[in-house]
Amino acid sequence: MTLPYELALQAADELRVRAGVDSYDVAVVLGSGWKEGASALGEPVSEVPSSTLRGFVAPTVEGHSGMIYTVKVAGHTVALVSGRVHLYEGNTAAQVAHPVRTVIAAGARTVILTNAAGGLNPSLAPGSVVAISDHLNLTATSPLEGASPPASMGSRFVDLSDLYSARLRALVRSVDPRITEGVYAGFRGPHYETPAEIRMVGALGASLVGMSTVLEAIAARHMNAEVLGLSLVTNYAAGVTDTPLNHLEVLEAGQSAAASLGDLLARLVHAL
Ligand code: 8IG
Repeated sequence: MTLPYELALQAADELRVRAGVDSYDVAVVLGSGWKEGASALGEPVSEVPSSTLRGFVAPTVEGHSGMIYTVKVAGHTVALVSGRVHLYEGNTAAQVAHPVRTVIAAGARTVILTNAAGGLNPSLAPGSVVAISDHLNLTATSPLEGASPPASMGSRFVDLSDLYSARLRALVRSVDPRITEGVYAGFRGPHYETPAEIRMVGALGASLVGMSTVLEAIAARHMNAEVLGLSLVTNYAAGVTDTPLNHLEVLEAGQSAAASLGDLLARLVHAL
């Protein structure tokens, strides 16, 4: 069996050829709600279906199509990864991390991970964007489990004390001072939490909950990329209000925020 690291190096070579670029500088993983606005980054110079690249598994979530768009923004070559895959679709941690590993192996040193998340803070209205300051990985797995990474990559015992780049978070504040920061608790899902689980992670310091991002962030940091995480709060977490959670409100919040999210991404990439 091919090691996940080798697989990413091979997929990166395939991606560069298919996309017609020598290397990337920046990668943006587009989570729920973020894809619609991404056209603000400009017209893609190429589109590569991820199904044509080694090791990529097809997304099963509606609104996620597996595609890597290449856009040129302010002198940066940017890979827009659409169609994230999750543990709850039955994927392994390595499969979840593969797209991020691939774009980093193709050169991206800056990785922006976007997602939709539930918010624990009642004063944080749906539609708000929060920069992830740190995370609680509650998935009970790691993309670094298994065979040791090759010598060309870092040790699997990677330090995560600076996982979400302070420099990039400062850049977010300079682009939009209204954006606050919070700790993201990453669950496996796909069920939403119970109110007791939300009280638990709240007591542990979380202000965001979701089902993605944490494994990608770990894999990216392991490959020495600079990581930024951005959450679009689309719902109050369970028990925060009386309203039950539903997937539709998540999609609607994304649609109504699309233009401002695209604008934020464009301003950020310009500022890099
Ligand atoms: I959007 O409330 C979105 N994703 N785990 N909990 C979890 N994931 C989410 C939630 C939420 N909202």
